[in-house]
Amino acid sequence: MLRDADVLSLLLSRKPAHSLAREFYTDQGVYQTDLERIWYRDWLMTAVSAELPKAGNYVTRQVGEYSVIVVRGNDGVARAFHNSCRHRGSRICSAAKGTNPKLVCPYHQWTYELDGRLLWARDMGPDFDASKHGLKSVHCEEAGGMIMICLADIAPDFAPFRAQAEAYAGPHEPAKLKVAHQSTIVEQGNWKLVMENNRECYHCAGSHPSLCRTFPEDPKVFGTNPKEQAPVLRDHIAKCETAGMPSQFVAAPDTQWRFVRIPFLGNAASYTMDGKPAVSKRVGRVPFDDAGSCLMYHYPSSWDHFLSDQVLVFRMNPISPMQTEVTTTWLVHADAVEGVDYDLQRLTEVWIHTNDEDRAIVEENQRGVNSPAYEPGPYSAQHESGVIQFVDWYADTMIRRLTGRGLMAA
Ligand code: 3BY
Ligand code: FE
Repeated sequence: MLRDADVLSLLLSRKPAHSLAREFYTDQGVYQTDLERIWYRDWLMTAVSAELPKAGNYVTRQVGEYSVIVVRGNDGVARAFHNSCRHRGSRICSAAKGTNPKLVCPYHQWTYELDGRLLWARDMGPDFDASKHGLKSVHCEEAGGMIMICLADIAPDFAPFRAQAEAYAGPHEPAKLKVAHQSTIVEQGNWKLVMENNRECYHCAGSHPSLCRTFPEDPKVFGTNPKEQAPVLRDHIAKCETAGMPSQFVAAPDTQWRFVRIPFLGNAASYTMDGKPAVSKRVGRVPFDDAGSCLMYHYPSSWDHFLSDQVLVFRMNPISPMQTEVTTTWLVHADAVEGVDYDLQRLTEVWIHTNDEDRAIVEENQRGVNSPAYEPGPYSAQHESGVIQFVDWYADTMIRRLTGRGLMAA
């Protein structure tokens, strides 16, 4: 099991533009370092706003060793708390989701308001100060229909991401979306293999027959690099910007997140087998079907697609060094009626296939990397610049945090 110093030395000696050393995908020590330096420090996608439409709606999340409750308050604000009673530490919510007017610990019924204040604790004596025993809060922000949490004491500045999330998601009016479907799969692979796979389409032609009907496999078209954009991408961005939809490539200075609105192939409007919209009610203020997909990623936990007829949010959560949970949420207009405005199978089939194909790819990748014969191989500069960029972000972030350079939360 590697220690921080070993992880740092492997990162400092890595070959640029090559996949990482085997330990980064297999080792329990690297996994622990990933949790401590990335997953416990960065903003993480935790739910879509539409999962918590009303006061008292909550979801629970496990991030490494932390159990977290995310709950909508009576004032409409989404908040997150450590799911550990301030009495003797019991988990307060054990279900994955639910609705409660108050948060009540099942052990001794200590009762908390939805904003975390302790309201009631039986027979604790005259000296007991309830105000000192509120739930411990976790940073929580909501923007563009996404609820993000950060487990760090001091969270990185959320404002730059918020500004772009609100601008790019704005035309899709996230507040008027509902969850049409959600699927969770567990991939037997390290979380970085899952994200690496997502950041390229070099594998798409060989693996994704359904997705390839509509999604362009050329990185110059799906917007990996702002300096290398095919005319069809530039034209699409210009058309959508003229129609009032922010569409240009925009990314964080350290590339931790990015938005860009890309075209589909030909006349396709959605991720369907025939390319026609899956939902007859367009979302939000999107002015035409042919708006392509606004692609977002946010390391380490999410990638998303904002379309004219639906929004797809992918949330990733590491479970162990070689296990990663991937949850996909399909959102449609809140007034769209299943069976009338959309057919659920038609809406979901392309990404259910694609997710399963990606799961198989990631699992084979993991099995091959597990072999002592594995050695880091070169990424294709033409097709895998997105992977190079992700791995660079990962390595730079880890080096910065392992050497203590920069802000505590940086
Ligand atoms: O799901 C995505 O966003 C990525 C983009 C390239 C390959 N994959 C489909
Ligand atoms: Fe794929």
